[in-house]
Order: sequence, then structure tokens, then C-alpha cells
Amino acid sequence: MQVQSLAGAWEFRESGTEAWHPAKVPGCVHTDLLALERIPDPFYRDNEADVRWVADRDWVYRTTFTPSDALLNEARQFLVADGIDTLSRLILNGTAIGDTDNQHRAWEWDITDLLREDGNILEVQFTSPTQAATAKQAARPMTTVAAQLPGAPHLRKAPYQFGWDWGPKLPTCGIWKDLRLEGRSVARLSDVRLEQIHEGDSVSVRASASVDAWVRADLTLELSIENPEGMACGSATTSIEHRSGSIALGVADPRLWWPNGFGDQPLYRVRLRLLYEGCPIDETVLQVGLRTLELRREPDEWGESFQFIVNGVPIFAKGSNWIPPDAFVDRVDEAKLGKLISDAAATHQNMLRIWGGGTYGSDRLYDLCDRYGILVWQDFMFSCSVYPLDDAAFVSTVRAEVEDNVRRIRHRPSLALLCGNNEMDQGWESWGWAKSPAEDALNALAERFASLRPWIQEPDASTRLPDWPSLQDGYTRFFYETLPDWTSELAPDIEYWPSSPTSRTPFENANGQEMGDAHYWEVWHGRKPFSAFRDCLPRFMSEFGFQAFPTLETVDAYTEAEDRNLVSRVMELHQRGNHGNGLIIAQMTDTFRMPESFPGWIYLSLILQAEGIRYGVEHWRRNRQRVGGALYWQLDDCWPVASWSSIDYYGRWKALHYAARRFYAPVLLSVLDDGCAMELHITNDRAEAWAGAVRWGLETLQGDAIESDEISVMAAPVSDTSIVALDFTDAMADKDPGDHILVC
Ligand code: BMA
Repeated sequence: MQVQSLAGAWEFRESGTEAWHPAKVPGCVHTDLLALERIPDPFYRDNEADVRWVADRDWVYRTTFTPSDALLNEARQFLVADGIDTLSRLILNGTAIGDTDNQHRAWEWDITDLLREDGNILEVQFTSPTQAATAKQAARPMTTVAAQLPGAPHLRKAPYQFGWDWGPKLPTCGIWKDLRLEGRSVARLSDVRLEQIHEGDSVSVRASASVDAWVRADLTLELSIENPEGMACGSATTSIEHRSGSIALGVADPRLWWPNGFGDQPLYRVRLRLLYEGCPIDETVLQVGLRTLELRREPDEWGESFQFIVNGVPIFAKGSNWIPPDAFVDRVDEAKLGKLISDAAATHQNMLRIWGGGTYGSDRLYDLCDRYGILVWQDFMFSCSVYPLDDAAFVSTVRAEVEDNVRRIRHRPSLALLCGNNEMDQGWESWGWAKSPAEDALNALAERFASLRPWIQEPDASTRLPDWPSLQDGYTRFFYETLPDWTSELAPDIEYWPSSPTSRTPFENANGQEMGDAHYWEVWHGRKPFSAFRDCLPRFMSEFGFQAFPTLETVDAYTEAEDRNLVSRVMELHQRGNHGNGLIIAQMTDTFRMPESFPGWIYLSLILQAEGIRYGVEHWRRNRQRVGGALYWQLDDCWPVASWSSIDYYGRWKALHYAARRFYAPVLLSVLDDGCAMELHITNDRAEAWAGAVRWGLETLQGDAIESDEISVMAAPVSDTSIVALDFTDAMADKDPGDHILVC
């Protein structure tokens, strides 16, 4: 097999104009225009509006290339694209070879008969995503979030690019992943699936492969495994029959892969080679961690559990939600990804939810999650919208996307769950998508939106979907039948969950506390105080959050001195949540005194956010026998903005991220306070008991102890232990609570 990259220097022009300009592949039109200084930085001040036009135009990319002799000597040549964003036509040497309509999938075209020895010209003609979405929306309206440009659900393209309540409206186009020529003869591996078999202390790996063959040939499959130190630990072969083969190999002295905080992450390399007359003609190398993983859902006194079990150990999932870390995702480099994942690991996070409004986790992201022991809850890319899932053509492009992505990630030790979508069970149940347009129903909804999800589009003529019964049917069939069938065929070992949140019965108590996962937004969208977190005991908390401004250095980077006022136009443009700044200020006045300066507001907003999320997480960790995990919304940002993130766009830790290092620590001391009653708890995530001492003191703000004690404690493994219940009613009877604190 021969591979020749087509990445690197290309040219591009706006469709209908003559002049070509230098471009970069992988890349996108916005980053190419930025490099040429033809558009201003859209993240600075109010520049975003000045670059909106880019999305409304058509663009053409082209390259010329000469295939190597070795490539031409192979029997067949293919053009392979790992990702094209999104609507394009590819033209090779004047002949159209294919159209693309899905950013999330890979493409391949057999170009054997079109390729020349020299002077090949490949052109990729992009259609404007906004024009296409608007036209489709006019023909058949879909409901989506208010913060978006219209029509996004019609395109299989990262939804957040069209705007979100933390993101700019900058849908782009381009060749966003690798593009190459592949030359092949005789045969190739078309599909490789691994399966781990754990029996007692022994582990074996089974590889099953399908083969494309262009001639009749005797083919052999060879499986070999290297241990984490790179030493060979065995190999085996089998012959290919009827274009497939399957072969198992025991792993000597298997070392298990553990989530962060529970043990190491030894990674084995599994190599599968296709041999023809003894020579390798194709090969796949996969990084594997040996582990068992189960999502345990069992009836219990509260309903049904939702708990991840790894290698037999129940894991309280501690983590956050992942959004694409840039509006232009092609420019997220290794260093940026590496820092985000190591920062998550440094704060004891063991799970990230790759949220369904962005892009599927890249290979590099999964490499890092494998390496750092971060379990991945992978959503499919559907979020908060009505999609035309009753349309066979739409479902068929989704099929290709599901196949490509599930095949790409299914062997990853970090992959814990495949989840259908974000908040669409809930949308159909509670956001009015399925309601008739009767005025009273709409009014009731408007009221509900006002308090709960103000950023969801208010019901008006454009959200009244006359064909909602067919769309809702399409939804149920797709997420409750079609997609689980596909995932169980492609990845039978990986758990599937239809939506986040859901009870697993369509539209019945999707966001309930008895079974399934939950998103809790009453604190924030509902303007409840942080103490409301304690009224909430779901089986798994997959989203909750509170906003803060980014750090002052980051604010400085997108503002000028005259913008540095919370309600300046620029500060409001870098706040996409409905009433966002008002919600921060309101909660702040409940908790702190008014800051006196702009930097004071920024700083205190950061402290406030850290304090709120700490309060929630400590509560759910104390209730770990009932709650299976807590993932705060959200780890990162895609541009500099006020948001729920704990790390801002430039990688600066917000106070929340520092706080996470404490509230996610494997052994956590927390206080369940209720007026003068204080109960001290230790939550121990470890598989071993923790022995030590707890020291506490009721003190004045000057540090004088009024009462204090030290208690020897033994905290049981993987559980929460109540250490002592203190009552300071008498001690505080004649004292001002504002001058006293409990230190422990
Ligand atoms: C959650 C997410 C996002 C959103 C966030 C904050 O529900 O799924 O859609 O950005 O709320 O509103």
C-alpha cells in the first residue's frame, strides 16, 4: 500500500472571483482569510459581525499534484478524506468525482481511471452553509436554539458553529481533516474490530477483520501485541476465508487500565496485518487498554441506579462537559488539546462528556483520554433541536457518520458510553415541540421558557411545526430503534443511552431523579440560589453549571479600555447567555458585597462560580450511594466569552478549575451545614480505606478558637462517611455569626 498526503499548501478563491490566494489544508476558509489579513480577528471586540459575510459566500479550493511512481504502480488509487466541512463538490482533472454533505464522516473515491502521471488538478467547490440552511429552513422549518442562525439542523455540520449560548455565529467551510491518495493492490483491510475477553486474571484480545479484495488471492491475517514497554508479547495468524478472518491472542501478564485516580493506564499496541504471499499489504495499529466496563442500572430504593463499574470497581464519575475548544476546530493543535486534558486530569477528573452540539472526539483527543485515564461519554452530534429524522436521505448520511465514528473509536479504553443526543427527549417532552399551535398552549410555554430555558426559541410562527407528529415519530424510531441497532451491530461491547437526559422511556420524565441521567439548570437559568442544588438527587448529574467571566487577562485581550464595563456593548457581545450578566450579578448580590471596580466584578464572578459548583459537587459526592457521578457544564470555551467553563479560551484556569482540584480530590472533607448544625463528612473514592484525623475549630475571624477538637477517623473505601455532627446553637447564642467561621 502507498500513501501520499495532499495536505499542505493549497490555493483558494471566492467563487465568482478570479484571484487565487494561498491556503492551508487541513484548515478552513476563516483561518485562511485570517492568515492573509483579509478579515479581522472575529474574537476581538465586535468584529464577529464584520466577518459574517464569509459564511454566506461560496469558496473554491484547489491543488495540483504529481503522484509518485510507487503509488501509480499499485493496481488502484483512491482519494481519501478524513473530513470535509460540509457541502462540496470535488472535481479531479475536470471530472466531478463526488459531492459531500456531512462534516462528521470520512470519504473515499476510486480515482484509478482519472489519475494522470503528472499535472493533476483537484478542485473542491464549497457551497455556503448559511445559504443552504436558510433555503432548507424555508422549505421545511425545524426548531432549534434561539442563539443560532436558522436551519442548522438540516445540515450534518457541527451545530455550535451556527451559534450557541456560549459561542459566536461563525459557520465555516473547508477541508478540516487530512486528505490523501492511497494506492492499493490485491486487497486491503476494510474493517477491524477488537474484543477483549476477561476470564479471571487472564485476558485475550480477539481481532475480526473484513477485507476488500480486487483479485482472487490467498490472504493471511496476522495479529500481534506489544506491551506498554514496546516489547512483543505474542502473535498469531489465520487465513482469510470469504473476505473475513478472526483471530484471538492471550496477553501474557495482563496489566489493567484504570480511570484517573484508580490506577495506571498501561496501553498495549495491537497490530493487525494483512499478508499476501508472506508480505504485508495492509496494516492497522490500535492503542488498547485492558479493562472491563459496565454501566450498571439496577432497581434500588430510589428507582434505578446509573453507575459506571470499571474492572469491578464502582466509579463515581467526576468531570465536566467538553465543547470544541475553538470556533475553528481545525486550528486546535496538539499542545492545546494536551493541556486541556492534562488540566482535567490534574483536577482528578475521570470523565468527560463530549457534548452533542460540537464534533466527535478526534483521534488525538481519544489518545489523550486513554493516556490520562479520562472516561469518555460520547454523544452523537444532535443537540437541542428538531432534526428531519423522518427523511430517509437524512438518515442515510447519518448512517455513514455513525459507521465511521463508531468504528474509529470503539476500541478505546476511555470510551465509556455512546449517547444519542443532547436534551432532545426533554425538548419533545417539555419545550413545546410536540404541542399544537393553540394559543393557550403557547402562552403556557412562553411562561415556562421565561423561568426555565429562556434561551430556547420562544414559540412563534416559525417554531410551529405543522408536521411535528412525523418528526416526533422519526425521533423515537431513530434514537430508540435505528441508532441502538446500528451501535449494537458496530460496537456490541459499548453501552448505548438514547439521550442526555432521559429516563429511557421516550418523553416520560426525561429529566427525572429516579432513573437515568439529569441536567439541573434551576440554579442559573431558573435563578435559584446555590442551596437549591441540595434539593436535587438525580441518579447521575450529567450537566449543571454557573457562569463567570473569563479571567481579567482574557477580558483585556478582547476589549479596549472603554469597553471595560459589564454592560458595555463589547462585554455584552461576549456574553451569549440570555440575561447572563444579570444572572451573575443577581447571584453575586445574594452572596457577596458589591465589587467596587471592573476588575473586582470579574474576580468576584470567578469566586462565585467556584463556590456554587463546589457546593453542588460536595452534596452529590456525599450522596454517592445514590448519585453515580457529577459532570459540570463545561470544561472549556471556543472563544473568549463569559461562560460556564472552568478553563477559558486561552487556557487560563478560572477559579472553578482550582476549586475542582479540591472538590474532586479522591479523599474529600466536606461540611453539611444547616444553620448552626454542622455535619462533617469524608467521601473516599479510593478502593482502600483512608485512616487519619479530622481537626475542626469554631473560630473568630481573628483566629481565636472558641471550640475545637481532633478526631481519629477511618473512612471506608468507595463510600461517604459521616464523621461527626456538631451543633453550635449554644456556643453561638450570644455571638454574631458574621464574625465566626468553622475551620476544618
Ligand atoms: C446545557 C447544554 C448546552 C448549553 C448549556 C447552558 O443544556 O446542553 O446546550 O449551552 O446548557 O445553557
